[in-house]
Amino acid sequence: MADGPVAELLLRRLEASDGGLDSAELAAELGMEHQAVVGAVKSLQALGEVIEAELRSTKRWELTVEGEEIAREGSHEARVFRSIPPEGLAQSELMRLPSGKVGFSKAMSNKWIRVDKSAADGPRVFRVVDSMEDEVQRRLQLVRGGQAEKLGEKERSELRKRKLLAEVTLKTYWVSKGSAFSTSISKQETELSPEMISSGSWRDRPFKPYNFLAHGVLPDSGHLHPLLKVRSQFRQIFLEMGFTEMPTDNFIESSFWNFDALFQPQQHPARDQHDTFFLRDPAEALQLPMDYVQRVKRTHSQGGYGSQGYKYNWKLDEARKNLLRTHTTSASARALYRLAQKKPFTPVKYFSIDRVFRNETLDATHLAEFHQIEGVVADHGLTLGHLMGVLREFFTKLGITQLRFKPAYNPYTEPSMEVFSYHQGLKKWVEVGNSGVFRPEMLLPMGLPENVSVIAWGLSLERPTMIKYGINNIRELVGHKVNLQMVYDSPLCRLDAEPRPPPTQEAA
Ligand code: FB9
Repeated sequence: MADGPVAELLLRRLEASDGGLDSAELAAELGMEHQAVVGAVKSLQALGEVIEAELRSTKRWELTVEGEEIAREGSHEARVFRSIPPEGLAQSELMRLPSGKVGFSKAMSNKWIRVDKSAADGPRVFRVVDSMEDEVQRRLQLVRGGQAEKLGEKERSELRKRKLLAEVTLKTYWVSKGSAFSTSISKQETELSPEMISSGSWRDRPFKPYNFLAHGVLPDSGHLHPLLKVRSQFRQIFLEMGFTEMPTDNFIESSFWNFDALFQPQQHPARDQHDTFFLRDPAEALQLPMDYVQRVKRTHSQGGYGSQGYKYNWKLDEARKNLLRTHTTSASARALYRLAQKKPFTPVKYFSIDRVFRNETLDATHLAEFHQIEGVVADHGLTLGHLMGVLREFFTKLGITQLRFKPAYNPYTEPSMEVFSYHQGLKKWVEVGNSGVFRPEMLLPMGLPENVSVIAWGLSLERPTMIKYGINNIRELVGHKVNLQMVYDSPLCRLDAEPRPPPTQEAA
C-alpha cells in the first residue's frame, strides 16, 4: 500500500466507521503514537479528496512524570504509612525516606499517622489506622486508564495542585471520507518520466496534484546584514544622482589627511586621545606630498588665500601621527587633492560609505565605530542654496521630505548646517545629518581653482538602519550580541517606503 500500513488501517477503519473517526482514539485503539496517525492523515490528505480531515483541539488530562511514578509506585503518604512498623519509626529516620517529607505531612493530614514527641530517643511516628486506601494512586490510575471524567472537579484540581496531573490540549483530526474515498489507493505519480511518455502509460496513471501554494524550501542562501541592505540602498541613491564612489579602503589614516588637510588646527580637541584612536605601530605616516604639506603648514600657521590662518606653530610630526580615521571626509580630502592635480578642473560628484572610528562614550546609539555616509559636489560657484537643493533631492529619495536646516560649525566647512527631518513614526524632528561648504583654506592649498567651491554632507548608516528596522539598541545591530536570526529574518529594506510591520504568522 503506497502510504504505509497506518494509512491502510485508517482507510479500513474509516470504511467501517459511520461518519468518521478521531485520530487520537484511532491511535489509542491501534496502540500506536498519535503522531504516526497524524502522519498517515497528512499523506492521505496530500492525495486529494480521498479523506476529509478537520483539525480539532481537544483538552484532556494527562499524568505528569511524578503522577506516572505515583500511579506505578503509590502516593508518598501511602509509602510513608507502609514504612511504619507497628513499633513505630523514629521521625528523623522517616524523614530520610525518599517520600519522607511530602508523605509525612499528607499522612498526618489524612490522620493515618501520629507523632509521639515525648518518645525516649526523640519524636517517633506511629500508625493511627491499620490500613488505608491510596486514593491518590487510584485516581491517577483512573486518569492513566483514560477515565479522567470519573474524577470530580475537586479531586482533579487537588491532583493538579500537587503537579501530579496536567490538562493538555491535544490537536487531533476528525477524519471522514473524502469525495474520492477508496480503501485502495494506487501510488500517485509525482514525476512524468520519458518512459511514461514514450509508453503512453501516463494516460492511465494517477498523478499527485501540483500544490501551487506550496512555499517550496527556502534555498539556503547567504543573508545580508541589515546594514549592508541599507548601504546598497544609499549606494543606489547616490548612483542615481550621478555620484561616483570614492576609494575608502584604508581605516588607518594620517593626521594630515584626517585633520590638517581639512584645515582642522592641531590643538583642536577632536585631535586628542579622548576622541581619536592614535596608532602605536605604525605610529607615523612617511609618505606625504611635501609641496602640498608646506602650503597646508603655511595656511594653518600664517594663513593665506585671504585667510588669517590660525597663527600657531604647525608641526609636521603632529601631522604624521597615524590614527583610525574619524570620518570619511579624509577620503574626500584625498579625492579633492587628486582632482586638483588634474587640469583643467572638471566638476565632480563623489560619495563614500565606510567605517569611521571615534573614541566616544559608548551608549545605546553609539559604538566606537560607525559607518559614515558622505556626499561631495565640486563645481564652479556652488552656494549654500545648491547644498540645500542637493540635500532635499538626496533625502527625498530616502522618503524624507520635511527638512529643516540649522546653522552649525565644523572646522572644515563654513557655513555649516545640521539637517533635521520630521519623523512621522517618532512624531519628532530628528537630526539626519551635517553639511557645509568646504573652506577655501582647505581647497586652495590643494590647488583647486579660486571659483571652485565644494559642498558636502554626511550622516551615519547605523541611524537610518536602526530606525528602518525598529532597533533601539545599536548592540542589537552591530557586534557580538547580534542575534543572527534577526539578520536571517530581516526583511528587504525599502528606504523610501514606510516601514511595514513584520509579517504575522498566518500571513507567513
Ligand atoms: O545620521 C544621523 N542621523 C540620521 C540619519 C538618517 C536617518 O534616517 C532615518 C530613516 C529616517 C535618521 C537619523 N546623524 C549623523 C545625526 C545624529 O544621529 C547624530 O547624533 C550622530 N551622528 C554621527 C556622528 O556622531 C558623532 C550621525 C553621524 C554623523 C554626523 C556628521 C557627519 C557624518 C555622520 C558629517 C559630516 C560632514 C559635514 C560636512 C561636510 C562633510 C561631512
